[in-house]
Amino acid sequence: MKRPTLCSQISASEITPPELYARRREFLTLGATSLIASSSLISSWALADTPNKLVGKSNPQFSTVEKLTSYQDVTHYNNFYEFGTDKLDPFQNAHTLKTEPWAISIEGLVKKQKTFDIDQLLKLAPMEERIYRFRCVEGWSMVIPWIGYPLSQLIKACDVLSSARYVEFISLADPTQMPYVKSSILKWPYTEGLRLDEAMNPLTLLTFGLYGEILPKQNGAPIRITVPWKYGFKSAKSIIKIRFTETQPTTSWNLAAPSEYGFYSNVNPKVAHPRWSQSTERRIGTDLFAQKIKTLPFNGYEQQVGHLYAGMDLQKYY
Ligand SMILES: Nc1nc2c(c(=O)[nH]1)N[C@H]1C(S)=C(S)[C@@H](COP(=O)(O)O)O[C@H]1N2
Ligand SMILES: [Mo]
Repeated sequence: MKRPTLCSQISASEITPPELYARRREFLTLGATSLIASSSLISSWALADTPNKLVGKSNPQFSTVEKLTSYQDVTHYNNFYEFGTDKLDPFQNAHTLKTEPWAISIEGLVKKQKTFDIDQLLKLAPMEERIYRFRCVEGWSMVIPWIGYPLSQLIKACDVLSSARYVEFISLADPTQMPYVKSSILKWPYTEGLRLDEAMNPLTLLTFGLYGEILPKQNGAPIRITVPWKYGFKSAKSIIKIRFTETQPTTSWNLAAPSEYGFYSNVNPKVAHPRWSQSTERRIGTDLFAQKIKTLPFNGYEQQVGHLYAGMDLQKYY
């Protein structure tokens, strides 16, 4: 598949590979109206005939030049346990997720509790395209062109109190839309967290889209977090709440298996998962016999984030 070029000057037909056009309708989530409403403010937004188009200005400083994982794999090989545990389940089941209306409520240690609806969030800062490596704790990885802006932009708009040290992300957990929320595979709602300085790091992306379009539902529509130096499960999908806390929040995976999934979960080839090594990874899209690639400390983002963990024993704080 030809990679869509994310450039606002060229026409939509050039941006979108033809085979994507047919699929657009399937992935239609945010209504055309909300996107068009934003387009007067952000010139690069949404054409009427391609309502799920989302453009971000390419940010080479924060992008890898590695070969992209195909759109097909990015959208058909997912972990989103609210919709099932097989890799194809989110693609098959997430159509029942209702992404409009949507809002994120800001709670905990803030001057005043408030809510940002999706239109306010879309307009809060300029959209960027960032090509990140993405490493799942299961031992596979992808290279994904995300669209969003630094989470720090939202945090700055939250009037966070000085006592706050952590941020908690809470996903939607509605059994009428998410069939597996009735099961006990995880404690719902899916909850994740970061230390405040990790959340403020410019790499942490509040994510609205990928591959030139709004997030497909199976990828966490309409809004998710992307933390590229940590294992994929830290990147919570379909979030509805952000809470600032003084103490380290509990997280769904840490509750499910504390010895396997720590709070930090920085990608670390030297710290094995209790049941498998983390020193190599399989890049999705290469065949099963292809040579595995070496996993890099902090997933290759050590220069940008290593300082956050100076002096910490990363065997202990896995
Ligand atoms: N709400 C929620 N967020 C989630 C998950 C989940 O099951 N539920 N799975 C996590 C895991 S394990 C991974 S690897 C990534 C997968 O993101 P992707 O499907 O967009 O590649 O989402 C993370 N965020
Ligand atoms: Mo994962």
